[in-house]
Order: sequence, then structure tokens, then C-alpha cells
Amino acid sequence: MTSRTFVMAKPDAVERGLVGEIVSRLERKGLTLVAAELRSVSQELAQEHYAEHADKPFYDELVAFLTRSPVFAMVVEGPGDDTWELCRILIGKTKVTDAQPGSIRGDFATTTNENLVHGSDGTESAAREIKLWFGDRA
Ligand code: RTP
Ligand code: MG
Repeated sequence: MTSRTFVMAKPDAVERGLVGEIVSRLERKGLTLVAAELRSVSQELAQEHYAEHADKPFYDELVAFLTRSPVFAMVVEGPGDDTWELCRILIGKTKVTDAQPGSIRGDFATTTNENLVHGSDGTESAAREIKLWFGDRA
């Protein structure tokens, strides 16, 4: 029972030339890209993507950050039903001081706001985000 999740190299990752590193870590783990796209993000898409955070104090900053420059959006597949969770482990914890070395954030991020990668946080959000970003193209 394979499963898919949504992973995105955020603007800071593209700006810093870390897309290859991020894709490499996913692939080295044994996960596969089934769709990927470098794209600019509209205000509307950024707002919808982070809709769960609409009432948080950092929401406007988050939307501004995501629309700053292109992102590399991916649909990632793994052999089990836990692909979203495996990706979150590779990505690392949200808070910069919690992100452990060995994870993408732990190895490369110095702030919580610019933390390089997004990964869906569950089966339902993975389905929602794959549809939002790729529609029928994944
Ligand atoms: P993401 O959605 O981007 O994969 O990150 P996440 O699940 O690890 O964290 P989440 O709680 O969904 O927060 C989304 C993004 O908002 C920023 N954030 N800032 N200042 C803060 O307390 C704070 N908390 C979260 C981070 O950039 C986080 O990635
Ligand atoms: Mg999140």
C-alpha cells in the first residue's frame, strides 16, 4: 500500500541552491518523486495552502515568504502508508532550535521562519495539498 505526500522546497531553499540536496535526501531514503514543478506562488495559493494558520500572528509573514520567489513543489511516494511521516522526519522539527542535525532543517536552517521545506502533516492534508498544488497532474 503505497502512499503519497506533498513536499515543497520553499523560496529560501531555491534561492540558496538547496533543491538538489533536498531531492537527494528524499531519494536516498528510498522515496520517489512522482510529480515536481518549479513555480511562482500566487497570494491566493499561499493563503489557501496555509489556511490552517490564518488566525496566527505569523500568517501574513508566512504568506509573504512563500510568494517571495519560486518554490519547488513535489509529490513524493513511498512503499508504505506513512510517506508523509517519513518526509517529516527527514525535514526535521518546526522550531529551529528543536531541529536535529541529520534533518534538513537541522543541517541547513538558522531560523524558524525560513526553514527550507514544507511537508504535509497527515494523510488528509497530503491529499488536500496534492490536489491544491497539482490538481489532476499527479
Ligand atoms: P510547514 O507547514 O511549512 O511544513 O511547517 P511545519 O508543519 O513544521 O510547521 P507549522 O506549524 O505548519 O507552521 C508553518 C510555518 O510557519 C512558521 N512558523 N512560525 N513564529 C512561530 O512560532 C512559527 N511557528 C510556525 C514556520 O516557518 C513553519 O514552517
Ligand atoms: Mg505545517
